Amino acid sequence: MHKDYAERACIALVLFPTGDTVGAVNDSQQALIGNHPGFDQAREAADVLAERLDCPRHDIGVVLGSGWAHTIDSLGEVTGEVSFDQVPGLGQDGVAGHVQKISSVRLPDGRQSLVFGSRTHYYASRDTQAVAHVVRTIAATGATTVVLTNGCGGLDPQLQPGTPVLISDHINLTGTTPLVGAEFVDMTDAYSKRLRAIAKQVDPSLTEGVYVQFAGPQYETPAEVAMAGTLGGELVGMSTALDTIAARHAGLEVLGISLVTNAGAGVTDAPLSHEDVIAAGESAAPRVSKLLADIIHAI
Ligand code: 8IG
Repeated sequence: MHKDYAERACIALVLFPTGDTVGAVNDSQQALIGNHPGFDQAREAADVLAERLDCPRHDIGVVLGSGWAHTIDSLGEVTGEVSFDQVPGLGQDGVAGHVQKISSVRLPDGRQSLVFGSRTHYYASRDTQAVAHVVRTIAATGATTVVLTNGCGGLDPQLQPGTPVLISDHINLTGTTPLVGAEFVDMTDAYSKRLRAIAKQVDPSLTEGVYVQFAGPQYETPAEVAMAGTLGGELVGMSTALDTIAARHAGLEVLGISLVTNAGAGVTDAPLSHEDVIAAGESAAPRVSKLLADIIHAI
C-alpha cells in the first residue's frame, strides 16, 4: 500500500462522520482526559500510531482475542499496520495464536477503526498497567468506543465450542485492578446496554453471560469453575475484566464479546489444551468474524 493512499483514505474518512476541521481531528489526545499512571505513555503510543498509520485519529478500537483474528478480513480496508514492538509500552508475549500487530481499518461508512490483533494479559507479567495500556492507547487515539473480544471457557454444557456470547457483566477474581488511588469508577453499566442491543439486532440468536476473570495462566480446577458458577458466572477467562475496568476509567464505552472455545474444566470430562482451544477458534473463525464485523459496522 502506498503511503499517500493511506493518508488520503484515513483523513478523508476521519472528516466524513464528524464534519470536523483538520485542526480538531489532529488532536489525538482528546479522549483520555486527566492524569493517571500510564496516561502519558498511552498518549505517547497514540502519537506513534498516528504517525506510523498516517492517521491522526481513530473512531473505534477493537481488541481481538483467541479465535477472533479473522475479523479483520471482513471489517474493511486495511490502510496501515504496525507491529507491537514499534509502539511504546507494548511487549511481545510469544503466545501461540496471538497476533502481535495493530491495524488501521477503514469501515464501509468511513469511520476508522484501530484493531489490536491481541492484548497484553495480566498473566504475562502481573503488571496491570501494562494490561491497561492497550485500552488507554485506544482512548488516546480519539476513540470513544472499544470492542473487547476474547476466547473463554463456558459453564453451560449446552454452549458448544465456537459459540459467541455477549458479556453482560463481569466478576473480577484477579484480586487486582489497573486503577491506582481514589479512582471510584462506576461499573454499573460497564458493558454498554446500548451496544449489546445493537449486537442483538444484528444477530437475535446472541445470548449474554457474566464473565469471570481468573488471573491465570493455568486453567481453572473443576472446583474453581464450579465456584464461578455459584457466584453467578457463565464464562471463565483471563483477560477482559481488567481491560474493561481500565476502559471505563479511560472514558470508553465497552462492548464485550466472548467466543466459547471450550467447556470450563470439569463441565465435561475433556481435559483442556491450548491447541484444542486454538483449533476451536479457527473452525469458528469465518462465522464469528463476519458476525463481529457486522456488529462493528452497526455501532
Ligand atoms: I480460550 O477455560 C480460554 N481461555 N480461565 N478458562 C480460562 N481462560 C480460558 C479458558 C478457560 N478458555
